[in-house]
Amino acid sequence: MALIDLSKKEIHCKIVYYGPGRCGKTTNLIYIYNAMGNAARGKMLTIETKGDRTLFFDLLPLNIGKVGGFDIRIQLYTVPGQAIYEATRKLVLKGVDGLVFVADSLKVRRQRNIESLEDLKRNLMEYNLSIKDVPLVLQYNKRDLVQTSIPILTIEELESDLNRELGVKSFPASATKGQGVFDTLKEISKQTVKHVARKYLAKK
Ligand SMILES: Nc1nc2c(ncn2[C@@H]2O[C@H](COP(=O)(O)OP(=O)(O)O)[C@@H](O)[C@H]2O)c(=O)[nH]1
Ligand SMILES: [Mg+2]
Repeated sequence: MALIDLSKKEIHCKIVYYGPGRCGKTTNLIYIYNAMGNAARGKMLTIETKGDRTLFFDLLPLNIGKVGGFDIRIQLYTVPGQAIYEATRKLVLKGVDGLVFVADSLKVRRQRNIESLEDLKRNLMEYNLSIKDVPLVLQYNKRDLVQTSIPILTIEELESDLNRELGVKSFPASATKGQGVFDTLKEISKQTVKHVARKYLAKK
């Protein structure tokens, strides 16, 4: 649920980057953060721990102009991927307005991607949300590894594993190189703002 600040005439939309541990969620957000000017970005919060870079969440509000006289602010969050942080993943999804599911192109992560998507559906259900109710795009990350000898999944395999039922937009990406990062963000922002505007502003 978007937060509407009537005094400031601002709508805050919450977009969550979800996916298995080590798929590149934090790398996406850091790339976006570094590419944005100071005027457009807020403070990024990251908690680093041994073994994994994100224990809790990253927060990145971006200003993207007005809708219906309201300033829109986008807040980007990531979740920690490891199994023991189940409770945190659920908490970060509270009030989610849009989702990016980041899948890892590494062949050895195939099952992890599928399990993480199932985990996402289950966690949304706890908020009485079906995955079809929330704007969602998929990102197939680490495509740069195509040029190496490391075994990676084809786009067709990723589509068949993750997107057969959903049928949403998907983007190949390399978060380390920044390829596809803004394509993903622009599409989910567009869908999220449209969804939020329809839900909250149409009734005025
Ligand atoms: N080759 C390659 N490595 C990546 C890419 N994105 C992330 N990584 C690496 O994967 C590891 C995990 O990334 P991180 O963003 O911490 O994953 P998170 O657990 O999903 O937040 C790091 O070593 C990153 O440098 C990518 O597009 N290509
Ligand atoms: Mg992370």
